[in-house]
Amino acid sequence: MFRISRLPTAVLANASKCRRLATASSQLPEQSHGHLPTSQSPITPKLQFFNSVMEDGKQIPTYRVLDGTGKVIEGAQMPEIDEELARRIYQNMVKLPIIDTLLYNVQRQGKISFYMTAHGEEAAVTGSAAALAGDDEILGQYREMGALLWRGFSYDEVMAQCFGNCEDNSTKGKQMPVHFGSRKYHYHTISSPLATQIPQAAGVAFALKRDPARRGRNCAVVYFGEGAASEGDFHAGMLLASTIPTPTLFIARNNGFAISTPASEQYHGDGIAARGPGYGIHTIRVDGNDVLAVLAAVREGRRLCIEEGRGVLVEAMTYRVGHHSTSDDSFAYRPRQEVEDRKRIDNPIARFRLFLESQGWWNAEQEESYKAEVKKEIMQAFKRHENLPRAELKEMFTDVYGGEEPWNIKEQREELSGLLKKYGSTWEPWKTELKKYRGEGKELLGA
Ligand SMILES: Cc1ncc(C[n+]2csc(CCOP(=O)(O)OP(=O)(O)O)c2C)c(N)n1
Ligand SMILES: [Mg+2]
Repeated sequence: MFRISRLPTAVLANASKCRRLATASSQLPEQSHGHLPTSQSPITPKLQFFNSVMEDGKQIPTYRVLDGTGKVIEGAQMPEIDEELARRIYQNMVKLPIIDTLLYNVQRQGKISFYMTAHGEEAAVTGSAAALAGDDEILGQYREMGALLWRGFSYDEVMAQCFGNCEDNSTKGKQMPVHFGSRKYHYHTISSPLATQIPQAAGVAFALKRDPARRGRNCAVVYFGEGAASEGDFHAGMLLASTIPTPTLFIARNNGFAISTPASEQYHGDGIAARGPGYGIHTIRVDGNDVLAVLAAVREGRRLCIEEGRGVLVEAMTYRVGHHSTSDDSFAYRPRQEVEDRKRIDNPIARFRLFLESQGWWNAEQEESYKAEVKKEIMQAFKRHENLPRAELKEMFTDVYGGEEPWNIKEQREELSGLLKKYGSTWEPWKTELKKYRGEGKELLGA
C-alpha cells in the first residue's frame, strides 16, 4: 500500500484539492491512477457500490421558502415578487377549487361525462406557470388547467371544452373533458395515453431550437405525474433532451399517487429527481405546496434551460387531495384521515394567503368579495354552456390528421352518412341524439 508521504509534490498538491482527501495512512487518492481513455471516471482501487446522487447516501433536499404557516424561513432564497404578481398568483390558485368543485358536481349530475380536479396542486401548477414566458410551449398531462387560466383562458373556454359544445374551438367536442388545447395560449392538446407528451416536448424544444426567431427565447415545458414517469416515454424524452440537446423543462408533479398506486410503489429510488443527473440534466426538488419556492425554482430552471439550451428537471412534491377523477373513489385505497390531515398541513392556498396577509397585500374582505365574484362568473359561464348545442356532426372527422385527409377518415364519414340516411329520421334514439348537434347531422346526408 502506498502512503501519501511517498508521493511526488505535484500529485500531493492535486490530492489536496480532492474533495475526499485521504488521511496520511489511508489509500492512494483516486486521481493518481488516471482514467480510462473513453471516460473521465477516476480509477479507484475501492470496491464500492453507490445508490444515491447525494453524498453519504442522503436524499435529495426539498427547496422551500415559506413554512407551513406562510412565514419566510430563515435564509430562504426568495423569488423577486411584488404585490401585483403575488395577488395575481393567489387569485389564480383560488379560482381552481371553485371551478373544480362546480364541474365535479356537474359531472355527478350527468351533464358532463368526466372531470379531474387539481385539489392540492394549485401551487405547483400556478407557481410554475407564473415563472414561464407566455409563449413557452406547454405540453400538459391533464391536471394543469391552472396554467391555461394563468395565460388568460376564460371560464367560457373551460366550459365549452368540458361540455364539448359548438364553442369548443380547440377540439370541437372530440376530446374528453379537461383535455384542453389552445393554439392562442401555446398549450398543446392533452392526450390521454400517459407520458406521450414527454418525448413530444423534447421534439417541440428541438423545433424551437431550429427556429431562429425562437431559439434562445423559448422553451418547451412538459408537466407529468410521478406515475407517468414510470413509462418508457419519460426516459425517451429525458434522453432526447439531454443528447440532442434541447431546451426542455420537465416538471414532475409528484402528488403521491397514480390513481390507486402510491408513489412508494412507483419507484424504489429517490423519487423522480434522482433520475435527472443520470441523464446529465440539471435538477431540483421543490416543495410543490409552496408557491414561492415553485416560482423561484421554475424561473431559475427556465433560465438554465434557455441559456444552456439543455433539459432541466423540477420535481414538485405535493399531494393529490381530490380523488383521481370522477371515475375514482380514493377512500378505497387511502384513509380518509390522511386526506383530511393533508388538506390542513402545508395547504398551498392557506399558506400563501397567510404570506400575503403578513405583507398587507390581502385581507378577509378581499377574500370574500373575490371568491363571490369568481363564483358568479363561473356560474354564468356554466349556465350559458350547458344549453349550447354541440358542433356540427361532420366536425367529428375534421382536424384528426394534418394535411390531406386520409382514406380511412373518408370511409368512416361515408359509412356514417349511409347509416344516417337509413336510421337518422326513423329510429328514435338517433333522432333524439341528432337534435343535440348543430344542423342535426344534415350536412352529412350528402357525404
Ligand atoms: C399509457 C396509459 N396507461 C394507463 C393509463 C390510465 N391512467 C390514467 S391517469 C393514470 C395515473 C397517472 O398518475 P400520475 O402520472 O402520477 O398523475 P396524477 O393522476 O397523479 O396527476 C393512469 C394509470 C393511461 N391513461 N395511459
Ligand atoms: Mg401522481
